[in-house]
Amino acid sequence: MTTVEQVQDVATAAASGASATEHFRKDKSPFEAVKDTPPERVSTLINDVLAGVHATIRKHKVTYDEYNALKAWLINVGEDGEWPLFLDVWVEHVVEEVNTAHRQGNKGSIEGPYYVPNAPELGSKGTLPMRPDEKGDRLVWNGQVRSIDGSPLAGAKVELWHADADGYYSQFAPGIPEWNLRGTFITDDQGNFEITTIRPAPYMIPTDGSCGKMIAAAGWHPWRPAHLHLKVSAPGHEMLTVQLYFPGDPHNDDDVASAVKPELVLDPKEDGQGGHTISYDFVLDPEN
Ligand code: MBD
Ligand code: FE
Repeated sequence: MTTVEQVQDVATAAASGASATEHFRKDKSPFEAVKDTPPERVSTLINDVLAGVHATIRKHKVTYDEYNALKAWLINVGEDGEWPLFLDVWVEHVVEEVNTAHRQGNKGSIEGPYYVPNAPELGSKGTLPMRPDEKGDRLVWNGQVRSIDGSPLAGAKVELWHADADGYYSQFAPGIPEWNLRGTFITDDQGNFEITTIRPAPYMIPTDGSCGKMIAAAGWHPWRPAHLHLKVSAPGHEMLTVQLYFPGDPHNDDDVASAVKPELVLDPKEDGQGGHTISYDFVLDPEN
């Protein structure tokens, strides 16, 4: 018989989905934030979504068998806890696009389902928490945070989180220390930071959950290119949520989450010891 401990040792879709759903509920107050939305807007949004669904059914003459399969699949997405994953992979990139189109500073990208606030503070220069035998090539990153007028932003917060060299995120896959590869840096009086970490692996959407089954049924691939996630913030400025990518990754051009932009691809230089150095700065837009 399989014990609970054995089950929790395996990185199943249901386990990481359940963690993502739990974190989302704990870290955000989604209904509070929209409590003043007028009914006219709610009605318009719902009607337009439904009109899109109705048009698809008419255009493709969707059958009752297909309709029932959809119902069963939607129920399963919730049971697997995969709504955060589904929405962040196939919908969030458009929300990000319309909400950051006005920016003059850095391009952003989607947050995804694996952010956790309040990661350990490491000053302006430090190494992300990692296991003594953490796999993966070393990365040393020097950067600066500036406002769009070029002035350095001292005391800016740079939150970084990323997958390990097997593609797993701490707090969403079993057996990884709580804050592994998650940290918060604060820029020095010149707006500079220096971060040491390891290069993450590409991320594969779990194949055993509802999202994975949809991908297989559609004949798609489940991959995101390797990436670093960041949230960069400073008083009086809009928070930048962004991801950075590595040149040459086979999935930079067909990210399942449609979140790669050319401005977000790094230019790593070999450090002569098997690792790489990177330099990448952030430019934040003032709040208006
Ligand atoms: C990820 O690591 C991610 O960044 C996104 C957006 C979706 C799924 C997994
Ligand atoms: Fe990610």
